[in-house]
Amino acid sequence: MPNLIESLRACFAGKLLTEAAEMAPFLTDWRKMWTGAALAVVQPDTARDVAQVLAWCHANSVPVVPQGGSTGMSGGSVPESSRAGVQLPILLSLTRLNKVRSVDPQNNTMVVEAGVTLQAVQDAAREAGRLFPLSLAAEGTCTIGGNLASNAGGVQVLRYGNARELCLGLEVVTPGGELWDGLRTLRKDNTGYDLRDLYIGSEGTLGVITAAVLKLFPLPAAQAICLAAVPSTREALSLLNLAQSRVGAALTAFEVLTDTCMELVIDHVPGTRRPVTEASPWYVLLELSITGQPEQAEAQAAQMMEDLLGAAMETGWVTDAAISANLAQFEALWAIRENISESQAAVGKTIKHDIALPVSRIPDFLESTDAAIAQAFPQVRQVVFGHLGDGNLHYNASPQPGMGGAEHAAAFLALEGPLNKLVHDAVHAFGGSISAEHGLGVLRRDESARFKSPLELKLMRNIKQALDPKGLMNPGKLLPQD
Ligand code: FAD
Ligand code: 2HG
Ligand code: ZN
Repeated sequence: MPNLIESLRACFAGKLLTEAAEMAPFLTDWRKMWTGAALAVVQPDTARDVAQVLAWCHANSVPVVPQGGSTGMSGGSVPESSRAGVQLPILLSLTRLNKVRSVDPQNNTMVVEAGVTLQAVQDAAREAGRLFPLSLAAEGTCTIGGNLASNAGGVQVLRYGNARELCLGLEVVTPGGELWDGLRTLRKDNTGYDLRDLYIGSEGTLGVITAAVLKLFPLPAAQAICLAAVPSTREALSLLNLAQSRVGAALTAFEVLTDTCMELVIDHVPGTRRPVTEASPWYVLLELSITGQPEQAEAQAAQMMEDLLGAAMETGWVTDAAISANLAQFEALWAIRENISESQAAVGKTIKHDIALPVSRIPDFLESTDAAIAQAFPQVRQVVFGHLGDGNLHYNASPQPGMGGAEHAAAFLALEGPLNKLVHDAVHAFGGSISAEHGLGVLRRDESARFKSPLELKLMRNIKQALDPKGLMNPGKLLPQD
């Protein structure tokens, strides 16, 4: 091993960590579910450095685990634990590739390096008078490379699409250490197989994304948000359809949460209060965004929201609502939604299900699956929220109150297998997917094989074999084990 490290040092003069204490923060994921081992942590500064490191890995048959902000929910960004006879990988941290290379407001594009945080991407776009709409609670830490590698979703997919739909081109280092310049700033380009789309969502298993061309949009002139109390997802769905038919593209977010989520956030985040008088089983967070002249847009957005809620209240779909009247209230309403993951993590271990369903089938799915869980798993407290507008729910589980202590953790996590089976079988029966936006990583890698045909798995393995013949890229992730 010292020989390997010396050989790596000889070829890569940049930042290299080899001490256990220095490497430790890179080897455990955000959820603290997975901890692995690495030969070294390598922190390149440029795409050329990345190419040099990958060429060395290829020559020495050393695996590579790419990592951005390590906020991924499926354990893709950390190596597996060490096993006798298996070569330790290098952990390739991309966070020092942090330059915004260019912004072209007239073409509505920007070119950024993979390690730029999502928030810094949004800020750079805003400085140029444009919107980069990808938005999620980890945006201060996650990187655009990680967003693309995991095809992240977030809270604006309904209007703008997921990471894949926001990317026009990529720069990628192949497992052999070659640098592919696919940084095309074109909206139309039908020149053969779409390599960009292969790398997006490949979770670091095919190559390393070093830079990307992103799509920009006009900045909204005004926004309004409301938190609406609804009896169930049936009424939420009626509200969604009403909003879509009345305001069309002005509807930029349609999120849902249960009162359990609301209570978790109230308990965990000081200063949070329930924005409506009475607790309700479900709440919808609905955002409208308007372009145009700011003076008129403010009034127009407020009027649109009032009209929409008025109509929904008349039919009984909405029982109460709080509308933001200023920026502070706008941010406070969004903060409730964005703090759910952290608040859930604070009450013990979590079992996560990141499911996608045809939107119209969500109420029936919840009715039957909630009942089945209550009957088979009384130890479980359901924590359900998500992106209803996209048909994507975080159908999560926590221990019942008072059972979240470390002494109960093993017993709770032992439920994961049977609970996954119940939930994922139901998802499949309703025509859904077991990973809407968090990817497969190591968490859902093997489970995915239950729902993919042998042909689909064969085609996926063929792609892996063609692009990474030595199998060095992020081993043990995404593809089910044989
Ligand atoms: P990492 O976690 O570092 O990596 C994710 C995967 O991509 C790994 O497989 C890794 O190997 C690979 N990878 C990373 N960088 C590269 C690269 N440059 N080249 C090739 N492969 C690479 N996700 C959503 O979709 N929607 C949400 O609303 C959402 N909300 C979140 C809220 C919180 C509080 C947290 C903690 C996470 C949330 N996530 C959400 C999960 C996560 O997908 C995103 O945070 C983000 O996309 C991951 O980016 P990252 O830079 O942290 O990637
Ligand atoms: C969100 O939508 C994220 O907030 C995280 O995708 C979901 O914590 C989760 O399960
Ligand atoms: Zn989500």
